[in-house]
Amino acid sequence: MPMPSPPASTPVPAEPARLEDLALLGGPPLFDRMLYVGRPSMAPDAEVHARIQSALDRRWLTNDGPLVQELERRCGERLQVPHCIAVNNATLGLEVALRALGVQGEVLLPAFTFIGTAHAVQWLGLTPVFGDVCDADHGLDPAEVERRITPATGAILAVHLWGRACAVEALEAIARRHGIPLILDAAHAMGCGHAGRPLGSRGTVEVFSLHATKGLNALEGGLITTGDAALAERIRLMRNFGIPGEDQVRCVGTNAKMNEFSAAVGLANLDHFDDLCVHNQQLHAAYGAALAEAPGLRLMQPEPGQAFSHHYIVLELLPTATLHRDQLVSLLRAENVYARRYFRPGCHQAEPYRSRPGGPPVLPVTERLGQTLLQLPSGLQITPEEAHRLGRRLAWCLRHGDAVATRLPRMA
Ligand code: T4K
Repeated sequence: MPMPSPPASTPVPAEPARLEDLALLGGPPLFDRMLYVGRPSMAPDAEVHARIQSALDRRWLTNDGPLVQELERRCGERLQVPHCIAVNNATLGLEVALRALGVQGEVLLPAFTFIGTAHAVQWLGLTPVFGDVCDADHGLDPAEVERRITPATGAILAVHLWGRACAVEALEAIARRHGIPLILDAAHAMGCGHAGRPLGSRGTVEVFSLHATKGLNALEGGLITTGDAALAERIRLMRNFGIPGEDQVRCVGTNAKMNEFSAAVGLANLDHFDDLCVHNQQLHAAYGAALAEAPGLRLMQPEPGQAFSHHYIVLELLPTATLHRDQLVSLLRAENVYARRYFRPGCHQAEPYRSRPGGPPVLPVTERLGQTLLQLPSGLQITPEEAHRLGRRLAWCLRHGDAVATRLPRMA
């Protein structure tokens, strides 16, 4: 006789019957496993293994190997840019790009970004000068650039935060007028477009991250893209100690090479990247449907009509919200949802920048976003149905925020 199958466990209802059903107040968590922001989405193991095995078979493991070259070719085609150079991470990618451009003095950049953007500048002995960001796209505000630019400014370094294009046309115009390069930190921007084209060919040079937490991941990795052939040549040299070939050294360089295992993972994931973007779009739609009526909350939207990876699901708590962002994060962590608070503090408030003479500048948008944004899980770890349940629970918490807040520690 066949064994009776065990009863399927009933999922915890998205909308609690009473406050005590919230996991933070003693109820069962909404999910039986932890969901993360930045959980890697991977191609099937067999496909990853096969690519890695091919590198092992060749015994060609790094130094511009065939898998790195294939990744550069395929990503270059995808990004519609003539030169695409793989590096071992985006932070070194930014450093190599700044160095290959011969940037000196000050670099104007947004304070609202990952600290790695600022540290890349500082690491080279350049001076980061922080500006505020735009409310609409969270990218560097061109008006701030106009305000802070001086003869000492050697470059503008803007960020396509969450994959949404920053104000590229305005920033390109300012950079052109001042005769300085525009470097675009496109760490989040794989799969995202602007003005009908993929990001990757704007400004003087763009730098993507292929870190494990990114939409397209190569464990650790990055891509530098440019239309400038001479610059691409210098970047390739600097990526490899300034060595153009055997027994030659042409300039100072570093070791920013991507290895073959990273390229193997990147290529395997690239085969599935478009499907992943569709999945993330479905997650975004499911979150959006569940949160449509949530009071005091805005779900960040892509630029209308442009390609978007939906890798980052970004929520903004509005002044009318009944709960503080950090209260929501605590509630979610109890439900096994590891929501994140990227990026707090703003770079200007982090060391060593906050302790510079004169103190940090006042940057109201950066400071507000650092207090009000949170990011939710995306990728293959979560289904659209689960995203919808999570959105409904969040919406419920906000609808009952006054009552929930009385049971939580006070927030500033
Ligand atoms: N510019 C911008 C705008 C950036 O956002 C970044 C990187 C860069 C430049 C520099 O790019 P890279 O040099 O890294 O290529 C993470 C990433 O480490 C960092 O790459 C990323 N931005 C930043 C936004 O997020 P953390 O400190 O939040 O990482 P961590 O270790 O807390 O991981 C995040 C979550 O991901 C964890 O809660 C769990 C999950 N996770 C992570 C890893 C590494 C996994 O499930 N598995 C994993 O293997 O910085």
